[in-house]
Amino acid sequence: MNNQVLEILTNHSIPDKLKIIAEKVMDGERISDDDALLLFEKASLPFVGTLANLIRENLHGHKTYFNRNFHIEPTNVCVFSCNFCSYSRIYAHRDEGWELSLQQMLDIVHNYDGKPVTEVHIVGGVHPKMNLEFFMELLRKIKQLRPDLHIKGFTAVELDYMFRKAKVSIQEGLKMMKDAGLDSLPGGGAEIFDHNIRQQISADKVDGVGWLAIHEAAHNLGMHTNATMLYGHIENYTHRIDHMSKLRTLQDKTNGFNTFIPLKFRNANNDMSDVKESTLVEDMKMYAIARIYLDNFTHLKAYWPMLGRDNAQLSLSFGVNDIDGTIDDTTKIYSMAGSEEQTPAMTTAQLVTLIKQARRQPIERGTLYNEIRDYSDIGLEEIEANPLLN
Ligand code: V47
Ligand code: SF4
Repeated sequence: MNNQVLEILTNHSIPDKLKIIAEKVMDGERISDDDALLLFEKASLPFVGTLANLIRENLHGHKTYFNRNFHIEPTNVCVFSCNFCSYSRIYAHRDEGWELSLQQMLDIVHNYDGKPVTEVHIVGGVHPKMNLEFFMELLRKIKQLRPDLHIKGFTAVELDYMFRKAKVSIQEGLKMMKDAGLDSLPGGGAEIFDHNIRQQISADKVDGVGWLAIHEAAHNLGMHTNATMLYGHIENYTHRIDHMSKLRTLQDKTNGFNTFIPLKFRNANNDMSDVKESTLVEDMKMYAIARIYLDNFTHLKAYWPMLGRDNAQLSLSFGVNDIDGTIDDTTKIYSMAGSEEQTPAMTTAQLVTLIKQARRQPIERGTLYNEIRDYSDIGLEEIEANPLLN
């Protein structure tokens, strides 16, 4: 038995109820919603951290994944007005925002000609004039330019709006997007599924049931998707557990989720600026409990532009085994919400260093977690000198 876990089980100051949860985790048993609530309310950070790390190392050893990707944000004009969003502009104020043309987006793709990126992540506001046809054309054109590039794009919120406007069913719409070149869906738009809380923070967009239905339909078409949860605002622990429970249930059914990404609420420049941000201890507990609770999710991702580089590095000791990618974002989705990252981009050398400093093993992955390269024994000078590596 792992020494740290043995210490937990023999430590007299730890309540028996928590020790029973630790035993479940060690036996590979699923924890209940009540167990998760007890962890949130009563367990210390070292307690949940030890269990999460045990699970993480059983699943992945020291392997820590990143990918080489870039983002396209077609627009920040949005028909919705989520209270936590610092990024969007309503259509009437579109002169304050941006609306990229097809050609401008293809130019972004062209910037990566000859560069070994493996993924483009497309995400943006819900623009009333950018419709299904427009985005299918974009997908087809990107695939013509870079057939090797995995296109992970469009949240369930964007898709729901597009499909309703085009009067196609979820299944038809997804099939059309897939045929045009869409490979997988990112996890955005999930926010928090609880109806009452969702009504207070993002009342007018697709609800939790609709979000889950789109992801289930994508899984049934053989597409993988991610799942996020926006935490640390007006929700409580029960709402977080309810959210993760719905994801765990769908994952049991389809096994289509790649990774879970808790997103820390940032409070700058939005209508929820009076809500305090969660503390670092809360953030690390969130990752650890997600790792313990979501036993059917293989991967847990810390999204470094939102969390910050140092904290993303720390999360690698609290269950996280993936820190997203190079990103290379030229727009302002994260800095506008208060992230320290103004134009988030990390080179491969920086990502590898960050992972090695945490005494973990850096592995470049494709979107679907196929391993591309192990950087354990590749020196920084070699990475920096080789354009194929950096
Ligand atoms: O759904 C918006 C979040 C999400 C704020 O799947 C905010 O690999 C914190 O989902 N504070 C979009 N978060 C981004 C997203 C994502 C990002 C990276 C990787 C993947 C993936 C998905 O951003 C939104 C919302 O939950 N968000 N405003 C804010 N103030
Ligand atoms: Fe629009 Fe997304 Fe911002 Fe909500 S979070 S207002 S859907 S861009």
